[in-house]
Amino acid sequence: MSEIVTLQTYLERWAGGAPAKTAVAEAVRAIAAAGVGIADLVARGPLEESLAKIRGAEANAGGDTQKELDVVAEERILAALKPTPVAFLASEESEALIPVNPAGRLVVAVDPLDGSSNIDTNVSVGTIYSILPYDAGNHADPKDAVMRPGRDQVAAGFLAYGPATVLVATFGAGTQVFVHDRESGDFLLARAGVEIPAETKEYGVNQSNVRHWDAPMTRYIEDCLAGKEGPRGKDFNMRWVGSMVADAFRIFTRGGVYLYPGDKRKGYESGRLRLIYEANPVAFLTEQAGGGATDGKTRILDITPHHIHQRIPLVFGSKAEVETIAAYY
Ligand code: AFP
Repeated sequence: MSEIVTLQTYLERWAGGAPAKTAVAEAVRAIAAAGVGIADLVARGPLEESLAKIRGAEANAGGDTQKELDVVAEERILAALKPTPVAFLASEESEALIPVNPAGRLVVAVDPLDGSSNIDTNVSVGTIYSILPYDAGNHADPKDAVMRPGRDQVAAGFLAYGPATVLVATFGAGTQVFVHDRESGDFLLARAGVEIPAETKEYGVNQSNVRHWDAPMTRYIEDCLAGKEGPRGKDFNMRWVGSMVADAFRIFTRGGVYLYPGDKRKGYESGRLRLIYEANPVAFLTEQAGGGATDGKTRILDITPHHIHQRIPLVFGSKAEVETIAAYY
């Protein structure tokens, strides 16, 4: 029986007492703790039917409809971060950066609840976070601390509230999977070094948008659909949950690719996913697990944001397949 490692132990060993790492460890522990509370709310399903309700006519910063649980999740995360050395929180649910601690040395960018459209259908949803260093001296405008390429992240992860509550995390040395153990209340290390298979026969895309896609994406999917007799010489399977955290966890478990290309619909020219608090964290996790993440052709982690809530086309997963897709572009 291998040693049971809790998230707490893992973080202590990783930080080794170094102040900068200890700050990151405190932020991640806080987000994980908030995630357990959010998972409990999600697990009540229709008993908390108000949480699935759309908040009035309100939309979030990026114009998406806002569910009650989106806001509750942000409140929980903000409250959990208050005692930690985080200076600001950038959230999908708030237009501007939210001040947390004046003496903070980190900024956290978060999608408090990814998959909101699935809340009332008992499908996995989750929380996605990205952590970047913050130095008041270097960032006259705190926004500068988040408006930087994702390769500057010091940590990233997502929680998925599904049959299991899992935390997929990276601190820049591989990607780890922790599972929340309801008996002990701890997150326990389940996979110390995720390795996404380079090849795959499985893709995830919302195929109902095919008439809106650009030619390269359409050609790629057509070639997959042509199967063994087609140019790919193999049959493909398709999976699309509607919650990126669920699709991502499947990809981290058995490989595959996730595709949300830009398309011709108004507001979807750059796809649906947000660069700073969705694409960047998932790209960091993916690359740390040996996979690839692009906007179809350019590495996600090299893209400099021009707006906090900027959308970006997103392709991530099995490295060889991501490279194949880039060749179509
Ligand atoms: P919501 O949080 O608004 O439900 O969006 C979820 C998401 O950003 C991502 O998690 C899904 O993969 C994707 O949107 C689903 O988009 P479609 O509903 O257009 O398929």
